[in-house]
Amino acid sequence: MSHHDERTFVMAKPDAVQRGLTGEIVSRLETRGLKLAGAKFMQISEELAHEHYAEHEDKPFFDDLVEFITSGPVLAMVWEGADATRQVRQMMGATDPAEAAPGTIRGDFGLDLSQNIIHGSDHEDPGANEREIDLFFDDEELVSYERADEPWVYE
Ligand code: RTP
Ligand code: MG
Repeated sequence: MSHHDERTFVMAKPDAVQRGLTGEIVSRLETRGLKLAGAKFMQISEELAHEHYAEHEDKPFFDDLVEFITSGPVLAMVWEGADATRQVRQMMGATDPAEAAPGTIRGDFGLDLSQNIIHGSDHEDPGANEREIDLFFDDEELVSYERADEPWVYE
């Protein structure tokens, strides 16, 4: 990991798994030049859902959010790269797919505010990426390696 690289937490939500879009999501991030550092196909428990979305505990949509995110398996991932958290958020697009630009993951595949395909750590919430990575992954589940195309073209 070079000095300006960071890791961020990303998740293909249950709707992405159900609709066969996990490969598409991995492919987009990989092709963009981000590097996969960890991945886990898993079912989120109610307890983990509450911890992960704790910031939304008091919101009216919280119960629906927990129900949706625990409704089926997800692909939890850690991606690494320069400014990775912000890069992923840009590739995701706006929270509401109706507002998300074409070419973004939510803009191309999202159905509605709940079934919006992908989660990425909030780049405006300092430390959110590391907090979420720690919540979902043990240190030994994350790996460091060089891709054949490093150093990146944009460096
Ligand atoms: P996420 O955390 O899932 O990556 O989404 P986000 O940062 O773009 O949006 P956030 O504000 O963190 O909201 C988390 C999820 O809650 C649902 N939501 N529903 N009914 C509503 O007004 C509402 N607002 C948010 C969305 O599914 C959003 O992804
Ligand atoms: Mg969020």
